[in-house]
Amino acid sequence: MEYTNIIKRINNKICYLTINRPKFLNALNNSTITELSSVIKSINKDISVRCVIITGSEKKAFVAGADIKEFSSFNKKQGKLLSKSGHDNLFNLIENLDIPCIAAINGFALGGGLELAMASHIRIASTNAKLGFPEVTLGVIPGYGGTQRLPQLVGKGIAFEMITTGKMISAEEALNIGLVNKVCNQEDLLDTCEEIANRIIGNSPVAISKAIKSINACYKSGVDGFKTEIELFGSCFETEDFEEGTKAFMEKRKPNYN
Ligand code: DAK
Repeated sequence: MEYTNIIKRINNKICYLTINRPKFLNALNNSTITELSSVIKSINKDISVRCVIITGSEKKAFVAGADIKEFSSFNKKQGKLLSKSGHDNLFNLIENLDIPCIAAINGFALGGGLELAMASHIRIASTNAKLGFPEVTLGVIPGYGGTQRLPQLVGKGIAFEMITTGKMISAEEALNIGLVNKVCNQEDLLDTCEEIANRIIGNSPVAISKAIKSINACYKSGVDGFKTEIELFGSCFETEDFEEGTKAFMEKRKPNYN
């Protein structure tokens, strides 16, 4: 697939995805969502990629939300259908990737943009970032998982406040409430994400994929996360990665997970 609204680059086992609609502060229109879905599906099959970093092309924006001009004409049926399709084909897809996804929040992360960051496993923000859910100012509610993932990350009370006021918060405030993992200067943002990515890359990809599944099980209704952990833990044994990891420890060397 040809990508018009995203730039994909792979270097040292890290796939960098840059959302590139600078004229619209990288607002997510349908074609960008389709492109992201396609690229994420292909990355999950690419064994040479061990971590994804998603960022925005504009200095001032990660993603300033869903494309308001586009969704302003949707009817009830389209709204529901597109919400379901966005959940299935992009936001849940990222959350359930076999490899970790880091959101490098380089500016505005609003509405659908913040939902994209929240579907990622790790969030790093630059000091200029502004985060929020302005949906209710437009007469809608978050439709790509925001009402579910925000309380999981920051608790119910703060989620109610953020979603009902629609106000933006600073990177520092986002750090204080646990919405982002770390804050750094904009010029250090990719280096900070790469530092985390490189630590991840040194570890067992098999174990990482199982850890992602097990952590996600904690938030799935009708799923016993402890049971999931027991199953996945057991399945780590007899894998090549387990053999290599334990052997490397005994041989006093770093494991080599290719
Ligand atoms: N959509 C479309 N265009 C946008 C945009 C957006 N979300 N955000 C910015 N732009 C465009 C602006 O219209 C402007 O274009 P021109 O007027 O120059 O043609 C250009 O980007 C530059 O923006 P500004 O001139 O406004 O830049 P400022 O620095 O003055 O302000 C700002 C930056 C981020 C504060 C402001 O642009 C702003 O308030 N933007 C809108 C933020 C927002 O409300 N985002 C939407 C949140 S609601 C759905 C599922 C989910 C959703 C919707 C539907 N379905 C399944 C159907 C989710 C909804 C949301 O995300």
